[in-house]
Amino acid sequence: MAVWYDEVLNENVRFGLRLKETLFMGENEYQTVSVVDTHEMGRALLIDDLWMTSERDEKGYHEMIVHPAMTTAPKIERVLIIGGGDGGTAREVLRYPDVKHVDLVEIDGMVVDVSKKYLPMIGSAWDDPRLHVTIGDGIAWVKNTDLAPYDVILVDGSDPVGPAEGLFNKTFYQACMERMTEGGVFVTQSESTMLFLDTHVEMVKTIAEVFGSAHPYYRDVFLYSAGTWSWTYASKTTKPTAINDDRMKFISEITEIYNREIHLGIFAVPNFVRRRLA
Ligand code: SPD
Repeated sequence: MAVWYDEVLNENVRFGLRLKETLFMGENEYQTVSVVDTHEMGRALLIDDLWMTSERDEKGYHEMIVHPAMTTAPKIERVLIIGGGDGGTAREVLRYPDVKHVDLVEIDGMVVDVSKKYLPMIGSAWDDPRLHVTIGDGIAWVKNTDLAPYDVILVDGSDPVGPAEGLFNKTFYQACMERMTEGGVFVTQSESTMLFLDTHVEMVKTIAEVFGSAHPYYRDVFLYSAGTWSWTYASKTTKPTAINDDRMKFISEITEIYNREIHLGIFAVPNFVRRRLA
């Protein structure tokens, strides 16, 4: 008998994959964590029954959350990743030889343990000596750390329910900004424009209030089912057009998707979003 798992996106929409097997199911004080093997997308991680990442399309997400910031920030020596417990974002950051120190702060140790065990193809840089993993609250980290300032801060959280909720508000964005170098670049995943447009618009507007401007960008991520996914880029002084040619050339030779042309195209804002942001 075929076994499927459907993510329930709202009362009208589900996104399902046929499973080969369930590899792990666990629950802790924060959330439920599962890893499944699927016919179409390979192994995949779910948090609170929501698809987070899959072997087959993870690069479409991780390259996009990382490289627009890393090819434009004036310096990329010190990077902070909030969330990102599957290790995919850290892997992409650590491709750059200029990176000296990465703090990855993930609230749920189970996500890291399970990802190391079942998704080693995604988190393939756990042993890099530049990576420092802390299991703890990213919001408190940003407030209290004396390891700042960071050149790049990346927020790779799940959706705005459960422990990730606090990653979607002005106090958190403000604290991030205060922990960054002058030209530092902040990027957060910022949800779907089809199913969660209100959340997306609210995030972009709030980030713009804090940083002075915000640049949402868009690209498809198959696993997130609603078509286009979004991230939002912000900096006090750096613009997304400030491409460092050497870094762009270097990374474009090893990425699966990201390149200069994609970088230049993804910041185009669809009119229906533009009108809401106006
Ligand atoms: N709707 C899913 C949003 C998930 C964003 N983060 C995914 C984590 C991948 N590292």
